[in-house]
Amino acid sequence: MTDQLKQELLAVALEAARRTGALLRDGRPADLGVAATKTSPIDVVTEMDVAAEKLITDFLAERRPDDGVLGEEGANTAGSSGVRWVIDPIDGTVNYLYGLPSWAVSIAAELDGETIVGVVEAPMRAETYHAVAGGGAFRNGERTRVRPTPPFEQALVGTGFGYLTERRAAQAEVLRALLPRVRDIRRGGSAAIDLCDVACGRLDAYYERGLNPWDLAAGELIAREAGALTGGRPGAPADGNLTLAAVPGLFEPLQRRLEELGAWHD
Ligand code: LIP
Repeated sequence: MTDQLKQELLAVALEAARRTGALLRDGRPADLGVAATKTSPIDVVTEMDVAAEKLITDFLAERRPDDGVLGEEGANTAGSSGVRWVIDPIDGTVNYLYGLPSWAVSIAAELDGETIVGVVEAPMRAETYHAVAGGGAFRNGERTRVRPTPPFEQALVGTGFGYLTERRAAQAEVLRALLPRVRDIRRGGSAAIDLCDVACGRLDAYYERGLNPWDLAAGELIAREAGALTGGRPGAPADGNLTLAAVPGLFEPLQRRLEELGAWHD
């Protein structure tokens, strides 16, 4: 695979994310409401999620017509080029619905199943995070890296919760056991931003059970390229069972603790 392809895909992703972020920031209706729900009454979709995914898929069809696309709001085409785009038009939809600032546009490109480009656009932070495989991680075009490793009990750990009652109850039990053992917990509401916060040193670690590919694809690459270790259960990749990103030296003990606490099941 050539660096030229990575740079081409990065340029497409950056422009798609920029355009979508501007639409979402500047075009948010004052009376924005819930257009539909998915896995539960609190798993919501707004008209802007749908409009944002359409903007991205139309742009990709124009610039990269032979690529596949997988999107949170239903986009799902195989393509013929070996490149597949994995997109979350609004990661942090509930925050966006309520007018809270922590939401992002997440766009990743896979080549033969491996994520090689990731872009996370956070308009309300005026920050754009990006990475290409092997090329490092960047925030607003400046190189970014994880924090130095803290003692376990001084780690600032991000997490999130699912939309199903049974899962949330199980996640609360894991949190109850972990909270007294670390510096503190942060629950921002956007996996993509949480992963980028690990990348740029605002969190020491982030874990969550139940993420979809579009939640984590771009942010995981950015975190990894910034020096974090990423994965899921011991020996497993980051996936819907468990996603973990942490600074080296903290990753393994936190992964062991999460395994002991059963953070990988409901
Ligand atoms: C969100 C994730 C977040 C999780 C939320 C939700 P969405 O994705 O980014 O980490 O805690 O429950 O799943 O639904 O806003 O695209």
